[in-house]
Amino acid sequence: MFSPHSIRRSVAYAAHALGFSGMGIAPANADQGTRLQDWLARGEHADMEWMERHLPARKNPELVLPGVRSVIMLTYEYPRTDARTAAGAVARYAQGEDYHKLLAGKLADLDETLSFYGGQQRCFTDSGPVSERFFAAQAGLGWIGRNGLLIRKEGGSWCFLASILTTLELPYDSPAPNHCGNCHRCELACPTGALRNGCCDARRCLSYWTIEAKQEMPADIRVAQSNHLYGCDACQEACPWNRPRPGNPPRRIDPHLLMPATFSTLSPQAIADMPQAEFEKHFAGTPIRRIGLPHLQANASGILPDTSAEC
Ligand code: B12
Ligand code: SF4
Ligand code: SF4
Repeated sequence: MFSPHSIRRSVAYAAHALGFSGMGIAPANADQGTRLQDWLARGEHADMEWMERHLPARKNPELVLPGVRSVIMLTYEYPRTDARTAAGAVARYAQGEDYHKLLAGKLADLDETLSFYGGQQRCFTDSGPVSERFFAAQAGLGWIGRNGLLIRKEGGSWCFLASILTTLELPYDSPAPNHCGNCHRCELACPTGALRNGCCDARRCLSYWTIEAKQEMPADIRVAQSNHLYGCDACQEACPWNRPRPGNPPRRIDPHLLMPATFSTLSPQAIADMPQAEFEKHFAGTPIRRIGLPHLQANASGILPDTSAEC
């Protein structure tokens, strides 16, 4: 018979060996409040109707995994170096390989470890009806900042979150205190004013418009697009907790998450003229592949200098 503490130790050891930088555990029935419903009711999910569809499951993890007791939350670092390409800025998380695939294999290994101890699991990374930031904060990994992201005192927010729902009852962590204080830098830095009351209104967010949106970017957002080719990091760049700090543990960055040289030199014009076969050659297996060539070209056209006035 294994004690919950020894199971926890064994999973933490395995997670570290797989490259995860942090692990915390929260009770699956932690009270999520009404924030998500309020956000949906205000329409701030734009046309991400799946957020509405997933509401019951998000509020009740029992619908995702019957008998669930614990949510194991994990962090996985991505590069914090500026991901500017000749064609524009790419969100740092998206400059390398697709993290969904990269982390799926690692989560499957942890699933196996937990199964050995008699647990049943469901594992996700940005791929399921689980409020990952909420559970990460409950699991003591960090706090939810005014930019809406999970921030760690010793590592900031440049990390993916992954979640494992398990039927095992494991020792729980306590939520970490919030260290935003009187700072509002992220709200001031947001180019579109999308951040209010610690929530991001997707209808105004450049990350939404350059990645998720199915319709054309509205004119007022287009004006603010600046050099954002894919995603937006402005509210993270502004955050003081994302600066390197003496005493912070060194960050282990998976080389699969770094930008290939062939991508960094592509010009906006090269993207505008790109045939499908070349798009596949450059972006197969990356998060950028998921939005498709027409969307990437529409993003690039917002960055191309407007020469019409010169005619
Ligand atoms: C939908 C979504 C988006 C949408 C909508 C953003 C949004 N407003 O949530 C869009 C496409 C715009 C987006 C953008 C980005 N996203 Co996103 N996104 C998600 C997704 C799939 C769901 C988030 C969600 O539930 N939103 C709904 C709102 C209402 O949730 P919320 O503000 O977090 O509030 C919930 C809790 O946090 C909690 N809560 C918050 N505060 C408080 C306070 C109290 C007291 C209580 C009780 C509860 C509570 O209550 C809510 C309900 O549970 C998650 C993955 C996942 N499955 O969770 C990734 C995720 C949040 N995204 C992520 C990232 C990296 C980004 C971007 C940085 C990408 C980029 N560079 O372009 C931007 C950042 C934008 C921003 N400032 O939020 C990461 C965040 C990692 C981190 N360190 O926090 C996640 C976790 C994906 C992952 N697995 O790594 N995203
Ligand atoms: S990702 Fe960009 S547009 Fe979206 S909330 Fe953050 S700063 Fe604003
Ligand atoms: S910039 Fe300031 S307010 Fe925004 S998340 Fe970071 S510490 Fe919090």
